[in-house]
Amino acid sequence: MTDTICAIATPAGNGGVAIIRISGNNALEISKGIFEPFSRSAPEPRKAIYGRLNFDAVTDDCIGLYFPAPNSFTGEEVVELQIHGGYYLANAVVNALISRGARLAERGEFSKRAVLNGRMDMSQAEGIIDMINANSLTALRAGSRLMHGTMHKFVEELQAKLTDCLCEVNVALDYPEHDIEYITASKVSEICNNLVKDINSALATAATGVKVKNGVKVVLAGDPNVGKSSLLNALIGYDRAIVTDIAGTTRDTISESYEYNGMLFNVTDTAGLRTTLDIVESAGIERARDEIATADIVVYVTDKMELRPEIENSNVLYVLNKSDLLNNDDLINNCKNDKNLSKNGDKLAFDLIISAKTGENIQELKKIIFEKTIDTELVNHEILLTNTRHIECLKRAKSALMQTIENCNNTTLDILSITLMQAWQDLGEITGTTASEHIIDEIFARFCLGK
Ligand SMILES: Nc1nc2c(ncn2[C@@H]2O[C@H](COP(=O)(O)OP(=O)(O)OP(=O)(O)O)[C@@H](O)[C@H]2O)c(=O)[nH]1
Ligand SMILES: [Mg+2]
Repeated sequence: MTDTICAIATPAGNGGVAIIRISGNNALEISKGIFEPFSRSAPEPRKAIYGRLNFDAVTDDCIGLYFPAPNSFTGEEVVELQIHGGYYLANAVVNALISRGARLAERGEFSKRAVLNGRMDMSQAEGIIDMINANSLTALRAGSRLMHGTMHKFVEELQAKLTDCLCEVNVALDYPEHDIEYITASKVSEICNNLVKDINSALATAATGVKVKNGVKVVLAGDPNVGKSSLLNALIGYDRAIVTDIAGTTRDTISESYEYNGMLFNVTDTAGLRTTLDIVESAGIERARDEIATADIVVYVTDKMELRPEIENSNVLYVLNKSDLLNNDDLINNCKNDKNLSKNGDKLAFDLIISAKTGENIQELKKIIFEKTIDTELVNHEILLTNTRHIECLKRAKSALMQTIENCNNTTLDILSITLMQAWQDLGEITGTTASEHIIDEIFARFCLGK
């Protein structure tokens, strides 16, 4: 028997409505202590029940919902109370429930119970959290696919193949005297190779998946006064960074986001790169270099004709800003069609000419940044690995399979079964079936309260 837990399921703060969720064997009894339906008939499952909230000399009208076990989110008896959304009121209701026998839920405890009661697997619970935390359309879609069980299905299919293989290996080990055709080491190797191929194609989506979940890191770099901060403001659509005509205006890094084609782009404006004795500015330039090194793409901004400088990143877009100040000859000499080489063969021209001031080519810049950082084929892939935990589990399963393949040449079947079993368990950690209690607790501790 589990205890009955309760929590505010809506965000902290004042709003129109707050939802209190109660789950556990005594959910109905405990909620009846503070909520009395206006109708005398028995509460109808999954139907709104209008009634009176009454505790500590406070009354309110409220709506209750009753989800009998096992057809509830957690698989237990669940009651949800929709009350007026006052922060103090919601907390007072929770306290009233606690004083009647419920316990305050821990972070993610409702989801944890849902998983432990077989309502969903761990990857699906993580999908829900990804949907809640999504900050772009593609991240939302990826979370929703995960919640609907794409990863669950993928893992189960791999595990089923492994289970078949393990069974055959065990038959060969347990009944060697029988006159049947036993699985051979080369057949085991073939099965493992196919599984590795499946895992590799999933792992190939990881880099894109992580960008879908966390956003693409774009860093604006260049000399002082070329218009980096102006460009940040133009990209995000409002005046976030200070712009002046004094070289060295920006010192610390400033990060803001914009969405393009459903993807989130996190743009960082940096201090202009130059040699300086100013301690604060030097520290800013140091930070700028760190940002450049870890960017998915660097937009190198300049406002003069110059050779392309070396940038410590393999993905650099060279952009000439202040197009509104250029005359026609400049534009013709540096336009995209003539790009890249000057007469003597040096790299001179630019990928794009823009004006942060007039907005010219800012949309085009967003398009190019998107194209140079995102694999559009993969973004909406059924299996898109967005979760580093899943990625790590798949890598471990893969290495156990590789070990099996290696052992196929020189060891006996009983050794093979050990690494096959290891791979099976590594995969099971994704869905939670083989995850230790410690891992399960750690994962759900990252969830929000009331979820
Ligand atoms: N005409 C014109 N002026 C621009 C444009 N972009 C920026 N400027 C001007 O250039 C000056 C420097 O702009 P900032 O955006 O502060 O340049 P920055 O690269 O961030 O400079 P630091 O922070 O000092 O490194 C300001 O006077 C801007 O108004 C542009 O597209 N056209
Ligand atoms: Mg600046």
